[in-house]
Amino acid sequence: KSPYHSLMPLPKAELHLHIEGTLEPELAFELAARNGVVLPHADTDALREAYRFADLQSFLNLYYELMAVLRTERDFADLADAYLARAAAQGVRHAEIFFDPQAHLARGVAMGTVVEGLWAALGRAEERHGVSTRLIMCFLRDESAASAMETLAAAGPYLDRITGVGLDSAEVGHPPVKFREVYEAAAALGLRRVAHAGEEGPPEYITEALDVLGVERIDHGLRCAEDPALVERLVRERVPLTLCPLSNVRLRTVDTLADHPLPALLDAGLMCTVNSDDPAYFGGYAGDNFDAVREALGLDREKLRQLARNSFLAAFLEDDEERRTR
Ligand code: ES4
Ligand code: ZN
Repeated sequence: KSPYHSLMPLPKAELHLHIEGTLEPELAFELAARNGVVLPHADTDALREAYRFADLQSFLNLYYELMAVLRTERDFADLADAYLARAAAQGVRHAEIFFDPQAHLARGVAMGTVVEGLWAALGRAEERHGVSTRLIMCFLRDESAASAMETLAAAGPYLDRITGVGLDSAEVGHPPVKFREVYEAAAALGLRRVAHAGEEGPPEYITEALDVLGVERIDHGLRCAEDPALVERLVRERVPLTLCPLSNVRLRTVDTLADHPLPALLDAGLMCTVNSDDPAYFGGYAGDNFDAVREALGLDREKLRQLARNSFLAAFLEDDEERRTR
């Protein structure tokens, strides 16, 4: 764990990050007090005790519960600003940030509150933290396609601030095809498309996300390793995977970090990236994930540099830059 080899200073882009998953226990209690929300946890230590997850669903239950403290524009701005400060300190120079509007709309928090609040922080991230940013609006796949379509409509007034759409939450039983029409509508609006696939769900969901939803990146994509023909296709088409190693360990998708398929996926020629997913819950931000895979998987300097390079190659940078400056 020599500090001389830490990858914190290595410039990197973060492409798989749920802003609601950056809510640290201290900020959760601060916002709870500010908003008069009572959390069913005694204090920050008790809350941290609850961060032992059996699977994706057990994590999602706590993730949605804690969102109760996010009520105002200022809350969302404070949340994003705290993330950006931590990310910058870990070498993140560009962040593509997921948010889950349906989880807020369901609690009576308006789309405008969420987007304006996040934007207040993102708008000053470049000068304050040296981080460029994008926003990606995710649909909850365990909600209906009609709800996703309504959410896309509700985002209409804010589309100049939203780069793309994603698909997250409980994967198994909610295949990508469920959201065909929503993604067609998003594409028609000029939005970039990504989707979580192959985290807990089967490799077929990865194929479906590519063929039916037209996604440009796969979030997680871990289970592609089970299908050699799919790996071959992903290599041939240079489809980026936004892997999240510490998330996979905490959600027990892999047994230990040493068992993570990242080295095999890199050796197969896949465009892999390393990301933090929900860093407040999974024990580390982007730099921590880089250091952890270096430590546990013994990736050499060249492979680690490749991962950082991939993160910028897979980012939604150039055409958005053009769109914004027009
Ligand atoms: C998530 Cl790790 C993960 N998987 C699916 N959906 C999510 N939302 C927040 N974190
Ligand atoms: Zn995720």
